[in-house]
Amino acid sequence: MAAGPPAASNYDEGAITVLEGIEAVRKRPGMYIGGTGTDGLHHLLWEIVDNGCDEAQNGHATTVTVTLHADGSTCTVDDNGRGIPVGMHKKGVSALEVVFTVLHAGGKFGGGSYVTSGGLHGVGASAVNALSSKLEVKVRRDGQTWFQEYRRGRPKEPVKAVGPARGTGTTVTFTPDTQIFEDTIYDADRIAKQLEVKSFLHRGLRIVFRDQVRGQTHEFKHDGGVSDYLAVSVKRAEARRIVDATFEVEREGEVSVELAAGWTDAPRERLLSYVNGIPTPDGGTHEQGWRDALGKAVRAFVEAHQLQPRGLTLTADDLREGVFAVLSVRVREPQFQGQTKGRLNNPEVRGALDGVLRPALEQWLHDNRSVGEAIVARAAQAARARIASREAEASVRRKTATSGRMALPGKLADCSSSNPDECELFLVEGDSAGGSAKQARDRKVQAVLPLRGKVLNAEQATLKKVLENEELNNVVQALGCGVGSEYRADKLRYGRIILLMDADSDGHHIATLLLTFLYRFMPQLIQDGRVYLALPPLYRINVGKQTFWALDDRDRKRIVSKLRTSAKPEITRFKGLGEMPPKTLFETTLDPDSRRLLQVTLEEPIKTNNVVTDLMGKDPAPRYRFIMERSAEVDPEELDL
Ligand code: TSJ
Repeated sequence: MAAGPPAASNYDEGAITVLEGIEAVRKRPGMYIGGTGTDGLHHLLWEIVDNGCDEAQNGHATTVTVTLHADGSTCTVDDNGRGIPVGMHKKGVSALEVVFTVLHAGGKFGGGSYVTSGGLHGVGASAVNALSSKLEVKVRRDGQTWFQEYRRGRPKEPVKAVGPARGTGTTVTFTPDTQIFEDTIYDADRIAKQLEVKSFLHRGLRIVFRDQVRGQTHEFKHDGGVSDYLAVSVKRAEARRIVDATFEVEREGEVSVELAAGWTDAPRERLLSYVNGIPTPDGGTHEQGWRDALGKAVRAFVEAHQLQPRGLTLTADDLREGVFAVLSVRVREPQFQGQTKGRLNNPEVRGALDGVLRPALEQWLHDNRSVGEAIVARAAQAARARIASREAEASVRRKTATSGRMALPGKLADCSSSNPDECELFLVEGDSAGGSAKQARDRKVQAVLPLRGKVLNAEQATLKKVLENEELNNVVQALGCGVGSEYRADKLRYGRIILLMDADSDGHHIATLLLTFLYRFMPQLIQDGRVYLALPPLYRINVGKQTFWALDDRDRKRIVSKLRTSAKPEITRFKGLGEMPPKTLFETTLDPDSRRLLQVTLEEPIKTNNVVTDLMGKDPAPRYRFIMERSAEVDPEELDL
């Protein structure tokens, strides 16, 4: 009889499984947390936070506290729940240790079931542990404080009691591993934003964020849950409600549903959807279920009360226009789909939601008849706007197609070439900068269109209104490619559209308004990578015979600190593009050989839909950030065109 390898003991088997698990996670972090960039880094935190929120969702915790430590990297998450069970699981290992060391420790133990959130989350605390250079957990239970710490996923010693405890709860502190992540510094604004969303989705849960980097504490608590979220999102989008009433549903079941919907004058639909507290920006079966319900319930109301508008057919889109809704569902085994796992794919959810939401909405409309009538009138208005848009699109096409150059705006300084592949259109803020650009440009291939008047916020406007705005109408005429469904890429007169604005908040504002317009009415232009932001310098730095250009204060400091000379640099700050001599403007901003451009890109059209709606609110600060973030996505080195 041949001798086999010696049989491993049960204990060794467990230890080997753990080490293999840690290795698997560290080798392919992307499989568990989506990547090792900043998204993956933040996933670590959400994984832990969601476990605390789940304990609250199940009715056992009232407060979750998140602390970002002063190093900007270490996080502590604490809840006042029951405390993770610490009893012996099997093979002499504590249940607590299993949670933090065994991959997908999602099974049942200790009588209760350990349910995590699913999706990219729900990979378990063990994956977070494996990707942290250090992690510590403290559990308060049965009057004791239990403790264990780990290095890169491996326990230093068994779970031990370290002292008495008042109350119960779980506290986890982890430091993301610099060996794994490109950058281990957290974005406190991003954390605060996401925690706010979580506080809406967990009605009544108190979430405290202690940002020790900036020394600030934020507290989020919303007893109104998704209805509060709806109110905030309507307000932030600066939409006006056409009826005060909010349609609300809360239902427990195989598929649990919370929904709040309101009707506004905004010329589009806005749906914020979540599954088990995780955003689903790409929609899915739950969104379909809500849309089915909305369409059928309103149509049934129209039928029942003979409210069909004369001469108009209401489409499904008409019925949804202006509807803001927050939809939060809880599903036992969610299946997420798509590259970023942003879409729910469980087929049963569609029917389940329609089944819950449609009768509820029908009843609500029936009980609030005047509200229902206003909603139908809103849909009729959407239908009329849709028809007007088609006519406006057709009229733009007729103007640009038949009259050719004659239809070009008077303010446009066109280029002489008519080959779009080599032509560029600069959209320039202000007449004086426009004048400099006209003088400085290469007349053969560079056209300049100065924008002086007010650019309309296209987020809140129909196409008809947009075309009544002189500045935007000029842009449409100059581009020649039509708008909306009449967009024709082959009619585009310029291969590149370059936004040239001052590097101040007004400039950022105008750039954002233009991007919003292009995104809404010519999205293909952006999708095709034809839209760019020019980066005019803010400073000129002269040292001896050398000249440097700095984009901003940081750039200026960087350049000055690198100068290897004792001579004092002579620094000029440009107050605006209009002040820059044409020759300087050409060299720094127009000349393809020396300028810097940023390409505007769309990663996820659907996500961006929401981003634009969010950022077109009153507060200029987020707008500024929108542009800076978009810009930062492109490495200037790659874009030297
Ligand atoms: F992710 C994690 F494991 F690191 C983590 C878990 C992090 C944080 C901040 C909290 C938690 C967590 C887990 N808080 N509360 C719990 N609860 C349980 O694990 C628990 C407690 C009691 C029972 C029971 O049946 O008695 C069952 C469970 C699953």
